[in-house]
Amino acid sequence: MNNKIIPLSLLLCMAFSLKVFSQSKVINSGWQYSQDKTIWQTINIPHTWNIEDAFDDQPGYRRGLGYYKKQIFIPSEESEKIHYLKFNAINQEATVFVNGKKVGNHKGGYTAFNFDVTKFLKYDDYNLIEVTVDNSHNIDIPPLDADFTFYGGIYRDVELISLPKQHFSLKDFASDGFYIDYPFVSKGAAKIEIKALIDNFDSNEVELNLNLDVFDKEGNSVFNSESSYEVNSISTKTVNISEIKIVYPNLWSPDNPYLYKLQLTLSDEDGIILDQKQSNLGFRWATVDAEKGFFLNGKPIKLIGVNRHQDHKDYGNAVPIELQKQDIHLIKNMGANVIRFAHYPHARELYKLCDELGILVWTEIPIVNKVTDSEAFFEVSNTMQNEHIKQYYNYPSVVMFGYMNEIFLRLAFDNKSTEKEKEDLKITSLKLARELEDLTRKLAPNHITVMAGHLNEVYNETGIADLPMIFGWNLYFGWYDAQVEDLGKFLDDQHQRYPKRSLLLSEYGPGADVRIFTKTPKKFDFSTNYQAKLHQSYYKQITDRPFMTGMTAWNFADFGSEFRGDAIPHVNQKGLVQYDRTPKDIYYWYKSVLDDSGPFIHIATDYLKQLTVLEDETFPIQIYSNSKDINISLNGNNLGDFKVENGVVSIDMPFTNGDNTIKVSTETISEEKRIEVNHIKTFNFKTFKRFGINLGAHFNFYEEAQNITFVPDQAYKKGWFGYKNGSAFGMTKDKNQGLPHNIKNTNAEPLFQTLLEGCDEYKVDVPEGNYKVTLYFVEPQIKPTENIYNLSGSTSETSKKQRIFDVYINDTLLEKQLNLAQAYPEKYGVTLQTTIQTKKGITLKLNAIEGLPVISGILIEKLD
Ligand code: GCB
Repeated sequence: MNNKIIPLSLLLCMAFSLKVFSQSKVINSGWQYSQDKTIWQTINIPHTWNIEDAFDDQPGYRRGLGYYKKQIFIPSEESEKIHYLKFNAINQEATVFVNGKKVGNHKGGYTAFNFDVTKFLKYDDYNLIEVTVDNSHNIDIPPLDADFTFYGGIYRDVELISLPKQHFSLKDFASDGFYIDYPFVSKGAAKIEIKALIDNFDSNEVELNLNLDVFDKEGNSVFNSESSYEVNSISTKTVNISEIKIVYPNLWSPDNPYLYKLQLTLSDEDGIILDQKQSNLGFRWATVDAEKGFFLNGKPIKLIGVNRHQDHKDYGNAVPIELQKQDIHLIKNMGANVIRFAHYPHARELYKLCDELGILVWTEIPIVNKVTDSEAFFEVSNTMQNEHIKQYYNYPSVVMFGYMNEIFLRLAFDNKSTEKEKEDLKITSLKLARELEDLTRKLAPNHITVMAGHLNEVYNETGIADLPMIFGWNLYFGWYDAQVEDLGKFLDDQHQRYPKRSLLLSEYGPGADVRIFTKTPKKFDFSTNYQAKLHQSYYKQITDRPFMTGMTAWNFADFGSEFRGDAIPHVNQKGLVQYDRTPKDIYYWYKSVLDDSGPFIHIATDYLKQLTVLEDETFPIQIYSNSKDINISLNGNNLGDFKVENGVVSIDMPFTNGDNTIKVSTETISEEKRIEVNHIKTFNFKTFKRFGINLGAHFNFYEEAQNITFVPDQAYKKGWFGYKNGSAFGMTKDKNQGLPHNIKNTNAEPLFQTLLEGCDEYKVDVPEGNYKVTLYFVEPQIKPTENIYNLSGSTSETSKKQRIFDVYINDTLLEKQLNLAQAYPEKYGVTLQTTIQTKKGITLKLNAIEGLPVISGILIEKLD
């Protein structure tokens, strides 16, 4: 062993100047894909067959078989080598054939696997690779059920790896064949241990040299060693190297993501390099304390960050890696120090980036909502956790390994099973949890084990919450449950009852649509204002509690969940950024409290499009900054100095009609935003031409297609507008039960989704003139099986639910016997349009013939 200083670049040069050893070729281009083996199309990987049908009007998406094939030429020079096909992820079951022969099968959609295909290959010839992929529901493969779309396909890289007969093993659950442990790290010194698996495919015993090099960030060698080993014929040798000591290591942390590099070089007796591996090394140690929270390198650190799903608008899960990497940069720029890669392992490149950027990682396998009591399910789960830990072991950013999410969710909502069946399922879940916890601790002794549960006592009663080293609560107070303020009370109670348990808030957050904004944010209104309110309050409640290790918001980005009908159908909208990764305002709020790398201001007005302010009112605006104080002016008028608390200043902005400029300054920087406002004081239609009302709603809705904001509804006020009677449908309820979802032929769901029900008179006191009037309707309770086009069953339900009403405008009949359930086969967004001439005002009458009339919106346009 010696400590000669050889720069990394020089060593790499030396390595490459020798004969080429192992080689990995990415073979993503030019595959053939078919769903039935008759019509083939040429595609590239990453690929999924569910990009469109997971977002269309039809319920469900294709879960079934997909066939892939590709020819690869292998030259005769390669005939002495060992060849592996490596699939970095296929969702969810794959059977691989080479030249017509079955090579193997793999279950599980989020981890890598490989097959030694050497004996199946022909040299100096084309070889046919075929992969049959299946994403149908399979009770033996987790996840069985979850709130995200299980896109089918080969969606991560495929590699052909060709190696000399001696190499670092690829047979240990498709890992890299070596594992780095950090048995001891301190400021003064750190020790690492390497376990490497070396395969010898030769029928002779061989003598091999293993060189180990550690380089610092600048590429200087800080440690090297050389050892030789005899490796028996056709065998795998496990080599342990434990004498690696670094003095005064530069410690890795989110503030200082200092990385060393490890290089392992395998060579034969003549010094010919056979195989070489590299990895990041980051010296850090992480511990948890149930009272004091999370510690990194002996210092307390509140973990604050996000959960991430891997899919992206227009790509499904087949997202180019460079696009995915942008997520990690966005997360870092927000100031987050932790990511929970939910609910499955994501692409390995991203973990490497977390090493480089300094983000701590929670990674987990997708055992979500329920388990199957079968040997096969247990086996697949165990294999998956083996693959997961072994493939993701060497990233210094990974500090937490998990294996289950909300495992009792389905049980809690199950009203079909008997008590006995439920008890049995609890026992099965607990048994699997124990197995996986033990396995994780055994395989990853220097990591922290984690699991997440939902709001239910069952996690305490069964004792499952005491298995992992950190228990994560997924809590939706103020959304699915109770109120925003109840979070802290719940956590205090848990902490008091289970003082030895370390807790993390592993999920929280409301749905938010950037087209919805309001002065009066309410639970389940999908407004960005409610999103701000909830996140700001949660952050305070968590940072006020030292025992909480941290919080990870649900979710970094909006994501695909086919069965959902939120304000955007098939998308879970709890993201801090949109599905295409455009930040919502809340993203910038997090930046204001988390990122102190430089002065920062964000005026949260980007999404207030065509903002309409009525009468003498103002509109509330939030300004985010990491400064202590800011100065605000509007249109050149100084509104004063404001104290920034919890990253935010909320101000009722006295906007004037037309263009407004908000300017915010701190001592060092300033930021300006222009915003166009319709400040409507009376209905004179001089400064505006169109007036839209979102009936039955307390929120504004910006409709992009018409570039107009529909204002909230109100009770009638003389000289103004509003309903004489009736009440809001759906939104008055605590939950959004009853709100119509997935409305066809429109992108203006939030306009249609909220309705005024039982109103027979609505007035808008416009002045004399000619107007175009558009009325918006949807039948909220229609179901595809309850309409006249239903050929399979009775229509009696339809006649019960239907409502029939006549529509009059200023006593002129616009539509007789409007019967939405009868006239439209499904939930259609329907508009009626007319032009009228009025001397004074518009009065809309909905005269009920059967049931209560409904209406969703009114748009009035002044004609010249
Ligand atoms: C949860 C789940 C997550 C869901 C989320 C939600 O608790 O763990 O998978 O997407 O709630 O949005 O309902």
